[in-house]
Amino acid sequence: MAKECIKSACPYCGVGCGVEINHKNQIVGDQTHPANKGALCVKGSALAESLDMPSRLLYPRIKGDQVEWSNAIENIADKLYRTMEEYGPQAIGMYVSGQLLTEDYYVVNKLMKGFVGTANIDTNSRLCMSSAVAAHVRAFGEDIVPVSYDDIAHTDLIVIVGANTAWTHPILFRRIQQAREANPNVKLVVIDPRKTITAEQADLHLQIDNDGDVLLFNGLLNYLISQKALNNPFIEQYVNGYDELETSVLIDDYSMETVSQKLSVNPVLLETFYQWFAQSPTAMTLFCQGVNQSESGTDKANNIINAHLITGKIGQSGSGPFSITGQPNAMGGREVGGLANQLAVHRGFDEHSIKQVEQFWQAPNIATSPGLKAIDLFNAVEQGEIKFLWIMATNPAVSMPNSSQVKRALEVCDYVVVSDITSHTDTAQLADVLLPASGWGEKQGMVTNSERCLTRQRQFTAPPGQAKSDWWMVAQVGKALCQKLGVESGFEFQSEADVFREYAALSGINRDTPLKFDLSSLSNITDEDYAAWQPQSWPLNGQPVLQDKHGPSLYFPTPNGKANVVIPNTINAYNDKVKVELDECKSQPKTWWLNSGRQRDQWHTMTRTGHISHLAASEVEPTLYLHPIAAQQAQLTEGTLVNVRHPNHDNQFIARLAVDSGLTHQQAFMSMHWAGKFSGQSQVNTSLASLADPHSGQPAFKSQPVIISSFPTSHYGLSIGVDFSSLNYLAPRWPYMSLQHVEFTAARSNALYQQGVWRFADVNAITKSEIQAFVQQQYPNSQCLILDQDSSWLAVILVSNVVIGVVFVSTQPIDLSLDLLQSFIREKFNLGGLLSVLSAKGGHASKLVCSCFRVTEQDILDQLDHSPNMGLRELQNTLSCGKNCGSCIPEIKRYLSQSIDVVTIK
Ligand SMILES: Nc1nc2c(c(=O)[nH]1)N[C@H]1C(S)=C(S)[C@@H](COP(=O)(O)OP(=O)(O)OC[C@H]3O[C@@H](n4cnc5c(=O)[nH]c(N)nc54)[C@H](O)[C@@H]3O)O[C@H]1N2
Ligand SMILES: Nc1nc2c(c(=O)[nH]1)N[C@H]1C(S)=C(S)[C@@H](COP(=O)(O)OP(=O)(O)OC[C@H]3O[C@@H](n4cnc5c(=O)[nH]c(N)nc54)[C@H](O)[C@@H]3O)O[C@H]1N2
Ligand code: SF4
Ligand SMILES: [Mo]
Repeated sequence: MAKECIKSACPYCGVGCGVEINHKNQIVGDQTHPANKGALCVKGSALAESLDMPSRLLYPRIKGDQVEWSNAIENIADKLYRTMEEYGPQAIGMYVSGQLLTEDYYVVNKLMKGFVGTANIDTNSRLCMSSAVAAHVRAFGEDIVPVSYDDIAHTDLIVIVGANTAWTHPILFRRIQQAREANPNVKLVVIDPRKTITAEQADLHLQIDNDGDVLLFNGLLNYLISQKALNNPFIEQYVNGYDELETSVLIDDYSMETVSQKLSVNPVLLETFYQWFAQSPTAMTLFCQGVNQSESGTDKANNIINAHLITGKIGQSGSGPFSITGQPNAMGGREVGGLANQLAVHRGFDEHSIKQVEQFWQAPNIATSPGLKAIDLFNAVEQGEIKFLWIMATNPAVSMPNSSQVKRALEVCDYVVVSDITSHTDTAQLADVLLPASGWGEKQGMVTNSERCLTRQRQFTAPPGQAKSDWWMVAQVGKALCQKLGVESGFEFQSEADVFREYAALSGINRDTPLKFDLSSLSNITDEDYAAWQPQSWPLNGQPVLQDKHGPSLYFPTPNGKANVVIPNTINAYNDKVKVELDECKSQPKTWWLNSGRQRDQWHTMTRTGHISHLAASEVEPTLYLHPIAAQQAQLTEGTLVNVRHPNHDNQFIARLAVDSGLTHQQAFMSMHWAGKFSGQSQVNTSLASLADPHSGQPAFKSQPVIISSFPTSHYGLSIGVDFSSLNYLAPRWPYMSLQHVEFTAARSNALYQQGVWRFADVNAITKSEIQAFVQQQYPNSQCLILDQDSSWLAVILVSNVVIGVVFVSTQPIDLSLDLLQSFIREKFNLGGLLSVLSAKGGHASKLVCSCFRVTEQDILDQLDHSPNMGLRELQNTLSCGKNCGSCIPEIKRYLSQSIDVVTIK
């Protein structure tokens, strides 16, 4: 690690916080970074632990065999060339990621679109941001985020639509809270079908039906127009298409009464929101996946933008629509042009752009039309149309909808290359060639966050084994391909700085156009200046992004310089469909809307956070949430296992049922994280169909119908200390298997241990003899004692009379305190103690509330039992909970008081 203080950027979410690797080799927040000013959330605070990752991929492998880099590069280039020759460039596909650095993205985009000759390169940003991108382009003529974080401190109203910001962009949410503390008149409205932790902290929560957003905003537009709450001079000067919008929304269907009734929202609360929006001098609307990941995602985003345009709440301090970016460099990827429907640097496939880019790259095979978007790309792979697929920094076998189909596609594809930091992903398992990538801290390059701020991630530690940067791998393959094609190499980059300079120079083709994105002033940045880069947002001239390059007024990069209001066209058809489906749901007790998203403490498919014990403790196994009363009515019992199935196909998964009264009655929620060895087959995307927004191609992950039924469990199992990995992967021994990493201190030696806790279940009996046989095989020198009791038994595995592991099996759902069970492990055999656990006197599992200080629900309840009148501050002073990142404070407040100060409407 570092000898001197090194500044970098957090590799998780799009807030893009600055971090510093300080003199003591600790990773802390960078006090000088404009995004976070030193603060870090729970994931950012656990970065040091994330580096300590087991099972890194260290060497290139072809069909499982370790090879030299030169062999791997030649193998890939050869296959690439032969596929191009035999089947043409359209038989090549790449699927990359918003977690790549800008330099990686640039090289891979250049290879595909300039040298292979296809735009079949898409990215997981398709699943994440593409509806927002499409909406920006439709409204502004370019993919522009027209606000910055500082606006939050100057606004009167913050509306959060379809985002659980308190958990997913915690440092941004902290800025929102600080703005509200500084000015108590600032209002917060949250629009989400779930009462999330974010919604609980709002002044107003509109718990609309899933996908009701377009209708909700049509109601707002109708209200604004009928109340004459418009900014007519602004419309006159800066807006195209207002008259058509007025005609389309000024109809009875969008009157407040109709909208409130259709969305099942209390009319008083609806009117409050409409009034606040109309009357607030400034307003910001933040939106994320509840908007983007929908069949009407682009229209939702445009309708939000419409409301800002007709009220002139855009282009002034404290106002504007704000698409929050998900991944750390999703924005950088958009700037490079790494999506299949972009060519490069905010340019599309018009003739002029194609010419300019072709010339700049000296491209022998420039792509001339858009390529396949993610869902179509994997369909083409499954159909055998794509014969060569390179996947980089993403795990589509888990994160794409209808993930079983994606797995099938990877199985049938001729040649799949995967670059990752680990081979333990569902996608890497299906690769022909595996390339070891250097991870965060081992590589360097630029990232752009939600507010267009470019920060450099810096290297502070050496990559393990033969891991290499992604841009390097691609450039090597590019060079080899150029040789085979007999063309001049376009990939002679010696460093990231070389790549960055070329990229910045390419963006100069925008200089004489209305487009705002232009980094060409950095085309000649020296190695030293690039290395010393300080965070800076574009436009690099420091002007507000919407300001005209040539004067003080606003300029939108459309043909006439005005922004477009866009009339949603998915609204009528879609809302009718939603309504019909929802009514069907309501009439069939076993059909539910499945909503999916994030947990506070995990990152995506868990490759980087699953092994961190305190992050794994807040949701310990694949869990499906239902409203408690709805669950009861459907005779589904908390703690048991349920089967979740798509109504029209057989794909299904199993999860543990938990209850959440923040859900509506027909809605289920599951996190997207469960994957790989942590979840076995229990992955939410198994049961989702590949539905997508017609404009953006972004999958609809947030509301699809599913059938939920009881999983007929015969036996449940829980094991600590026994390694079941060999039974789990790819073909799990039991239909339900999950893994939690825990860390504990053995009482006897005081040493810290990492170990796996396995939870499993079967429709058939789990027998003592099978566990004994497995233990015998796995630990030949051990002794396996069985302690039996009515409906449950405990296998104790001993080596020299010391307990190395226990396996508890029961016909009932298991709810035992891990802490208690762990206290027997690595200790001398204690029969009496174990028997008391067996007779369930041993205490129950308690939920982790504060991940930073590891404070459980039980700790808080015990404390409040002892001193019932404690306030938040006293509780924090006693237990420390919520004293670091603060994201658990709303949960702690729930224990302090039953009555939560928020207006809700269902
Ligand atoms: N802890 C954590 N943070 C992350 C990530 C992570 O993996 N873990 N990932 C990052 C990434 S890549 C992304 S994209 C962001 C995502 O950040 P968010 O979008 O904030 O997170 P999600 O949980 O996916 O979904 C947000 C909310 O949309 C709501 N929703 C569902 N359907 C609808 C609807 O029809 N209308 C409305 N209005 N709301 C709806 C859901 O109930 C959910 O509360 O998070 C980033 N931050
Ligand atoms: N049901 C449902 N599904 C969803 C969503 C949802 O809300 N609901 N959200 C969607 C969204 S918004 C997103 S962004 C996606 C995220 O989904 P993915 O992108 O599939 O998830 P990650 O786990 O982040 O995958 C990143 C992979 O890159 C590897 N990696 C890490 N660092 C590096 C590196 O430096 N180089 C290389 N080559 N590899 C690296 C990691 O080990 C990991 O395997 O999921 C989408 N899927
Ligand atoms: S808010 Fe996002 S960028 Fe900031 S520390 Fe947390 S995960 Fe990292
Ligand atoms: Mo995302």
